[in-house]
Amino acid sequence: MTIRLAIIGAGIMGADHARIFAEDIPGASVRVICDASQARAKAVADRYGAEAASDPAAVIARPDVDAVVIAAPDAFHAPLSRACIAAGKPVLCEKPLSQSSAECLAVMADEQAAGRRFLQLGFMRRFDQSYIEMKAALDQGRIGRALMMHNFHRNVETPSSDFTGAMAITSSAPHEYDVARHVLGTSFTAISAFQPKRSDAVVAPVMMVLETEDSQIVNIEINNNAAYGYDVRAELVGERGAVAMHHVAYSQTDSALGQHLAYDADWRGRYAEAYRRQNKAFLKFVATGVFPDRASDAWDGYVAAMVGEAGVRALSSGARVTIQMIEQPAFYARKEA
Ligand code: ISE
Repeated sequence: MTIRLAIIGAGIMGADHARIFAEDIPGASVRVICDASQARAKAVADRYGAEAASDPAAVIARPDVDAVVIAAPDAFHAPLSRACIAAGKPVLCEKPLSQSSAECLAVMADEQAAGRRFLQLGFMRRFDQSYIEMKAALDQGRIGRALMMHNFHRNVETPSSDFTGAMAITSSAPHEYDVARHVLGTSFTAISAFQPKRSDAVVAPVMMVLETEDSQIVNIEINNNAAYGYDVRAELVGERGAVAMHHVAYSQTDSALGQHLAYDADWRGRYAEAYRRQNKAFLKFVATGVFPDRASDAWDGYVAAMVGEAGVRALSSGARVTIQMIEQPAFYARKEA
């Protein structure tokens, strides 16, 4: 069975998803690439023999589109996801589902009213081998009870010069909120946020300390202007051991009395395999209707948005902010992978 896909958003991630589905994994045909800019849509569509379009509502409604990938700017994620649910089309939505928890609740309400799952959320770190091994070590009791998880997430530079510390909390850090919750198998109760001062005008790193329901500490550094490379790492510390993630590089160059390891310029290389696994899981979800154990869903999007909202308040007030989620609807209950 070949799943006919539409990809909405022909920017960096829309183009990468098109390439993964067209070239890296079997089972899909990329039918339509949709973008507000017809020229941008056409540039990606032409690479894969797809059609270019610019009206997302019309694309979602097309009878020759079985499922949709949303890689448009953040503000469109929730409204387009809701349109897919209304049309009865499974959707792989890039993160974050929304920066507003209220919007996430609206997506969840639509999905529950529809009576089945439609939405897989693109928190691809859950499919990365390092986090999988970290979670397995914890679940198999090899490091004892988890105490702390340290995370850092560094980008070379911000995508735009108006990027703020609040955006680091609501748009970049949701990856870490989600994967830390997934690895630890718990949720968050409070957040504090701090920002050192830079000597120039670009946004400074944000340092967050989160507390979990099981009295563990998760710290997250988001440094969107780290300059030297794309670098994401984590260490899980238990009562009897720890698991640290290696920097991922396929080679090391020794020369001129030195040793050199390269960094990627952005996340596409570092997480290439995680994206492939995630997208394969999505195709299986579309084909079988069975939601992938490991993947994130609308509930996970809601939790990330709640943490982000509390994090923004923590940063602006300088105070520790408690996080009070709604009770998880039974619809979203599942076994952790
Ligand atoms: C970026 O916004 C993303 O969406 C990527 O998935 C993430 O890994 C990257 O660090 C973010 O800045």
